Amino acid sequence: MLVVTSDDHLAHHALELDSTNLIPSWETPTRVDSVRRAVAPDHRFVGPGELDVSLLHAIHDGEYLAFMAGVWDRWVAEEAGPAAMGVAWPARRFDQGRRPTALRGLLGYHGFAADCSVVGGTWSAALASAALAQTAAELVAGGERAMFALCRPPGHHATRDQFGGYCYLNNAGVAVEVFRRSGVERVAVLDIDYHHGNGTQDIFYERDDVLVCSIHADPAFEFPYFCGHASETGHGAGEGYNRNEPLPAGTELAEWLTAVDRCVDAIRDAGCGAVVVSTGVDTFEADPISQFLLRTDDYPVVGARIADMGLPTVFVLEGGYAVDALGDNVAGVLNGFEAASA
Ligand code: OKP
Ligand code: ZN
Repeated sequence: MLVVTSDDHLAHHALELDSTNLIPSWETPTRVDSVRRAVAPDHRFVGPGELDVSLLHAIHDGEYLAFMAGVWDRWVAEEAGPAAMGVAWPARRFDQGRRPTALRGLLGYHGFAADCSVVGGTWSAALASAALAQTAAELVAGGERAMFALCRPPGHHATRDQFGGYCYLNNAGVAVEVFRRSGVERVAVLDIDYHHGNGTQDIFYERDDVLVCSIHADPAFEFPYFCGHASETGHGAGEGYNRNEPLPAGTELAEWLTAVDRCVDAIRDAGCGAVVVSTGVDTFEADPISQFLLRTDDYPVVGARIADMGLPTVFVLEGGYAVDALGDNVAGVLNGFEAASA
């Protein structure tokens, strides 16, 4: 399959708050090298087209986009620390609606987690990552059976107006919008990353033209902690078009696949005409920040399950932090998909 990739992510190397220190983010530039190396033998690389900014405005808030475009320059002018992030967030009983004016206040308003910061290369990398997802979806809408967007930074935690969880722009959401504009009446998102895709859920929560399904670590014990419960099923017109499958620590392939199969059935029942797969492989047993137990040999199995849906498919990279194995695990999904499609 065609793999959309570029080097425009390289200047993005954020910091995150560990228990005591700001450390280099687990979400590193080397992740892209690992994936390229592993998929190179069986797949072909293509570059992105030009980003259509109207796609970003379809899924993100205009004030958020404007703030993020200028936040680093403002940070350098006012604070000049190594990475821009919030220190306070609008928690329970705080005013959710009013936007502060101070830079630190805005970083809290437009962010939700201290695992995620903005550095000099962040915004250009986020824009470039979104362009990869856009290009992949355009080519699939144009007739390719499937494409893989090698997105970095990832996107599924980015809400309509907040960054967090290493994510700034919702790449899967961009691919969804491309499909919708191409005439697909209902699009599915299948999020197989270890973490709940709270951003994708947020963006499409009140819509019935996008079915969002996420299989992930139970938020009772895992990031993002406050979102991702099975009881979150959509709102208004979107009621019934959001599905969460929270699973316990120590989950292995067999139990994980039963959750995937429930999502696949839901996607079939909803009559979706295309699927965007938020492809995180941080479900891997040796992932340094995760607690599921999938093995490298398991990933082709899920690729085959996805292929069996028979839908035009865009894979976008999300997480996966065991960098040495990341590429093999992603290649497993893609190769399992292709073997089952042939
Ligand atoms: C992004 B994606 C570990 C902090 C973890 C949250 C992880 C965000 C994952 N010390 N911070 O879903 O893979
Ligand atoms: Zn993840």
